[in-house]
Amino acid sequence: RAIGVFDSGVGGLTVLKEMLRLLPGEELVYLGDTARVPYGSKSPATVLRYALEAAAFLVEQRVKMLVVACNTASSVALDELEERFRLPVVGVIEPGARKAVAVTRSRRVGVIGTEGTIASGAYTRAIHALDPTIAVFSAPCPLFVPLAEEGWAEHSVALLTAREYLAPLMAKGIDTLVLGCTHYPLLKSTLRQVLGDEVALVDSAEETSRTVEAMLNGHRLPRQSDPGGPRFFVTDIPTRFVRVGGAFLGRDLNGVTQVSLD
Ligand code: DGN
Repeated sequence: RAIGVFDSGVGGLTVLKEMLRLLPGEELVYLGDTARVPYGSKSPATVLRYALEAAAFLVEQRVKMLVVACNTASSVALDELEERFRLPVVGVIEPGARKAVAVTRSRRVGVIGTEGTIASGAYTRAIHALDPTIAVFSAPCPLFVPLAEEGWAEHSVALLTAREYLAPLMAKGIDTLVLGCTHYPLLKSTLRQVLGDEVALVDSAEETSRTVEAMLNGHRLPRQSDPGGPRFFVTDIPTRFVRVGGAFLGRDLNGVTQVSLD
């Protein structure tokens, strides 16, 4: 049986990329809800509805585990998904929070994400559940999403944007920054230029794939051998997903099928 991964669009491919690296034999099914992207600027009720529909589609594909690769969907829908579907569900928030708690020394952590993720307070709650003494400073950085999709992650526009967004967090003396959005790993070198070498970057995508591996072992779920590569489903025509997604995944996307969730 496959592991089902979903996101609002191409962003979750950064999570899929890490899963392919860490779990090369696993059969993976990816759903990008490209007809309804972005989730980041929508209300929690709408994102919850979309997430439940996306998850239901993957459950119909008979997956053994659900990975909510989207930070915005993880922020508002994880509890409901766990309640609704009888299978292990992994979100991206907890793994990133855990890593941030492990690496911070100054106990001052920054979190960046979409408007929805930051407004939900999900990262702050997850960090405080592990260590309530850590000060968490967060900032929405919505412009990073279109910059990454435009292929401008290392463009001077991205650098200027990053300076603007990160200045208030740096003024707080953070030593760790959580990349709380699927798209932000693409901006790592730009963020590094702004933050310098002293601030640790926590990549939620990397941490999530480690959690998935631990969960597979913990639940003793049968490991697969899948020479076929991941299967992709999208809710809009695949053209843009294939073009932009190739850059996110670092390889060509084949076998993309359009589906309807309603
Ligand atoms: N995938 C979304 C996230 O990680 O929050 C970003 C893209 C979006 O829906 N705006």
